[in-house]
Amino acid sequence: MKPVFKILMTALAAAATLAAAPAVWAQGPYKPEYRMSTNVNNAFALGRGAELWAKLVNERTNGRIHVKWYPGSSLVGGETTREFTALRQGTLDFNVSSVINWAPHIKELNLFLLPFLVPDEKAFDALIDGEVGKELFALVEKRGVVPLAWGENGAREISNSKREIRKPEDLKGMKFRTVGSPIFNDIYAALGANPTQMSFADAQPALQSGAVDGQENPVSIFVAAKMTGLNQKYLTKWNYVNDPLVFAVSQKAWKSWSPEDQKIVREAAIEAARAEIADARKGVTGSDDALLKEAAAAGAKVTVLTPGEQQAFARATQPVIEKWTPVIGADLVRKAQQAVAASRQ
Ligand code: EAX
Repeated sequence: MKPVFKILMTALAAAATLAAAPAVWAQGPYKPEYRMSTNVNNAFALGRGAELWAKLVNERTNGRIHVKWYPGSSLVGGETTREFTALRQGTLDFNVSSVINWAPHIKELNLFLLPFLVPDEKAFDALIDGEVGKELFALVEKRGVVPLAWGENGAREISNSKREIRKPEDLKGMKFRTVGSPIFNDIYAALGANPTQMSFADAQPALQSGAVDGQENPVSIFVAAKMTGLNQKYLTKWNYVNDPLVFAVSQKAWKSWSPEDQKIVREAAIEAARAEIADARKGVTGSDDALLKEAAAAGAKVTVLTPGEQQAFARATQPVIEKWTPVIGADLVRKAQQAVAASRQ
């Protein structure tokens, strides 16, 4: 065989071999360890969902993608609002976070934090499982991370050390720890309270010392964080906000994986998020009020607002919706309101 023909045949054979190789080499080398951040540990539904996701990925990729979980937002110095930026920069590989901590970076995610927009789980599911959820994931993708599944932190209830909360004026003058997005400052200011932004890690000593009078979190977190031991004597179920979780990975990690491993990571996220939502709703859904009973047994005076009492808070915080609708996008807010209304049928 003539030398030039031989060289051509060798080159063609090499090209054919490379083309048949799994896409992994085209994607880039795998890291020995992929780092996952959450702000809470497995005492909380969020942490258990993240732990399950990591377990499923490690098992199903036979360790090709080895996920190491770092709770307490320890990779970002405890500042949970820094997780999104670390994910976008690729210094963090996996994140399960409540949108309250992403909303400062992606203004459209404040949709879920519009007060009294989402009355119950049915409305919540209509948003995350419908067009609005898809549209928000597309926006998140454009901002440089790969969202894979929606989870649920839970309906956020309000607690404090001073008095029962039944009507808007009951918050007057009280100092409340707020979190992540500035929309919470507007909501508490509209109710005559003094909001103070701080991380979840800082909130617990601040409640203990009386530096702040109250906070707001799902009942599952109120109970798991033993908040009656943090002077939280009064707990009001007002369902003012239900913040979803996002199960996401960095684009840098995602692009380094083979299509087969990407599929494994995505499917594991969807499976773990589904289990996490069921976990987060235990004891606080419909007639199942076991968690409220647990909070009462721990010493909290539990108040459940009537629809009329809830309406008074919705009226008092209407100006916040008017201010934030153009920030979020009027079209997206309208779609969400229509999806919530349709979920009433
Ligand atoms: O993500 O910071 C908060 O209040 C969060 O709801 C809590 O850490 C779970």
